[in-house]
Amino acid sequence: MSEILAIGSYTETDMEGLREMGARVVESLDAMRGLPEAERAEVRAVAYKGHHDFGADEMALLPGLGVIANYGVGYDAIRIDAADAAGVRVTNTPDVLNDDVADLAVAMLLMQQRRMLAGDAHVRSGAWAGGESFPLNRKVSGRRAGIMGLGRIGRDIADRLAAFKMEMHYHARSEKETPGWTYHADPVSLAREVDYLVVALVGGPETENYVSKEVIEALGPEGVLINISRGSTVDEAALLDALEAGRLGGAGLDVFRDEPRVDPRFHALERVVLQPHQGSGTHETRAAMGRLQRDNISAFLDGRDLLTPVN
Ligand code: 8YV
Repeated sequence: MSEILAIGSYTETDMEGLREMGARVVESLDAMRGLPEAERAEVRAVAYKGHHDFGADEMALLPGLGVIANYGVGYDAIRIDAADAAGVRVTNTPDVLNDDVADLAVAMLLMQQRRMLAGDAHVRSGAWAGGESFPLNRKVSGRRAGIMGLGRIGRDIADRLAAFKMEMHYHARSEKETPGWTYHADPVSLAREVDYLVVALVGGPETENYVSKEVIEALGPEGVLINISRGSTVDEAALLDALEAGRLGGAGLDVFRDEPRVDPRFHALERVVLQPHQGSGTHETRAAMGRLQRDNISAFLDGRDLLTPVN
C-alpha cells in the first residue's frame, strides 16, 4: 500500500529514488487498472512515464488522486481538461532536457546533410579502403533555418543553428524578441523561405498535422525536415509520399505517429535519419527529469508549491 504510484518503466536510478519515497511501481496503465480497488484508493500521487492516454477513466480509478507528475516536458498523453474537472494537479519536467533535445536535432541535421550514416558504412564495408570515393554532400553552415515553435526547446535549437551562421526564420503563435530573425505568421511561408525546417511544437490536438502536406511541399526537393517534437505534429502520410517522390529532400526524425512502430516505408529511404525517440535520452538528463518528477510529488504531499505545474 502506498500513496505514491509510479507508472512506467523507470531506470535503476529512478527506481532507487522512487523506492526511497515508498512508491509502489507498476509497468503500465493496464497494470494500474488491475490493482485491487483498496490499493487504488490509497493513491494520492502518480508518477507517470508513458505516452498512452491518461484520461478521465484512469483518474476515476484513483479516487484520492491529487497530482500526476509527468516524466517529460510534453504532457499530451494527460487529459488536462479531465484533470481540471477532477481537481487533479499536473506537473511536467521542462528545461532540464532542452540541451539534449536541441543537440539531437542539430546532430540529425548534420548526419542527414553530411550523409554520415552512409559515410560510416563506406568505411566499415571496406569500400573506402578499396579505392571507392565517397560522394560529395551538402554544406550546412550558412544555410537558412526555420524553427516551427519557438518555445524553450525551439529557442535552444535556434541558438545552436545561429552559431552555424545560419539565416534564422521561425513560426510561433506570436512574434518574439529575436533581433535579426524573421518571423512568419504562416507556416507555409516559413517552409518556403528555408532549407531546413525544425519542428519543436508541443503535441496534442491543436498541433495535429500542423506540418501539413502544403508545408512539406513548400520545403521542397532540397529541403530537410527535422522533427524532435511529437509524431502527431506532422502529416506522416504526406511526408512519406513527398520523400518517396523526391518532392522533399530528406528528414531527421526522432518521433513517429505510431511509435515505437515505425512505418516500414521509412526503412527504404536512404535520405532519412531515424532515431528511437531518444531526444532526452542521456543518463544526466533522465536523472534530472526523474528528480524533478519526484520533487513535484514531494512538494504536493508536503503542501508546498509545485515546482513545475502545468494546470
Ligand atoms: C519522453 C519526451 O518523456 O519530454 C518529453 O516530452 O518526449 C521525452 O523526454 C521520454 O521518452 C520519457 O518517456
